[in-house]
Amino acid sequence: GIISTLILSASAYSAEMTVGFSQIGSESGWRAAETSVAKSEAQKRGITLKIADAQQKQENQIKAIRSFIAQGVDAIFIAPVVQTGWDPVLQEAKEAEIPVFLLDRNITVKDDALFMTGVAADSVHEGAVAAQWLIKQQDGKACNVVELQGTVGASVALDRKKGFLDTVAAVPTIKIIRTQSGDFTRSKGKEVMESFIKAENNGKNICAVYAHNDDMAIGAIQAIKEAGLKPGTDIKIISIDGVPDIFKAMMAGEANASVELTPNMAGPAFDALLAYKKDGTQPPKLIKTESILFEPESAQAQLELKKDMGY
Ligand code: GYE
Repeated sequence: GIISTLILSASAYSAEMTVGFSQIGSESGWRAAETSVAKSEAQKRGITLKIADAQQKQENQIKAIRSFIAQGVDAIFIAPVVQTGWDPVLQEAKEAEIPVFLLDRNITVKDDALFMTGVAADSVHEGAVAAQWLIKQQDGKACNVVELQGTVGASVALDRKKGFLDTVAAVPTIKIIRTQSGDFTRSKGKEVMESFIKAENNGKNICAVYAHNDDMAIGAIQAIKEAGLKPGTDIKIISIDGVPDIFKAMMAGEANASVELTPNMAGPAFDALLAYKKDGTQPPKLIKTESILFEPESAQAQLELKKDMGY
């Protein structure tokens, strides 16, 4: 019937499509999950996905994008490591008439027509959700917060910082006493936390850690334990991503809350691409994913759910 014919032609069509994905690297558990979900979402739709790992460097991303243009791919997906510096290469993609989709981070370009859409969370909101949790927890009690920022110049680091800062600004008893980048990695998160602990009376001046991702929070938890303090109680831990290891830390009483981010950024981008190729449907400029805060009560259930998600 009509339906089976449609399905047949849709899959026959996507089977001919090739998408080049310029991925940042594998700095975090969330990032690795995003890559593996992208592969399975492509496979589900019969799309050929070529992934280039940029090892955290924008110059490598620009090279990969140029190579995808030269290969004549049908679309380019980019997880942009930093927010600025994309205009020239995106102009080249536009001239080659290859649509560009952004995954999980934003960019600032002179002309928004240089990309078709982006799939991402509202990162300012994520920071605000984390701050609201802490404000509620403290219930008027003073709190010195140390912040572990994401990669310098990344939209998600700038926005998660802004959302948190703007929200705690209304509560003078909550202060950010130290802030530094931990580059979204576990090892850097641990290293920076060690220096914070040393500088703040062996950690006794610190009430909470706000980490821009779970991996840095896990590094910080390690540093806190090595300093002889109890993460989760002596120092509260709030972060973003909702990776399995943070739920395990919650179950061990060592982490307090995480704002979840789906690793399935590619699925909605593939759907937008297929609709565009089929009949020219223009997607909205932002396809926004949800930001839900999880606490230890739901850690076990979340952990189970993640098992089916490519983690
Ligand atoms: O939160 C972090 C990762 O850009 C949303 O990058 C992404 C962030 C994610 O390395 O773990």
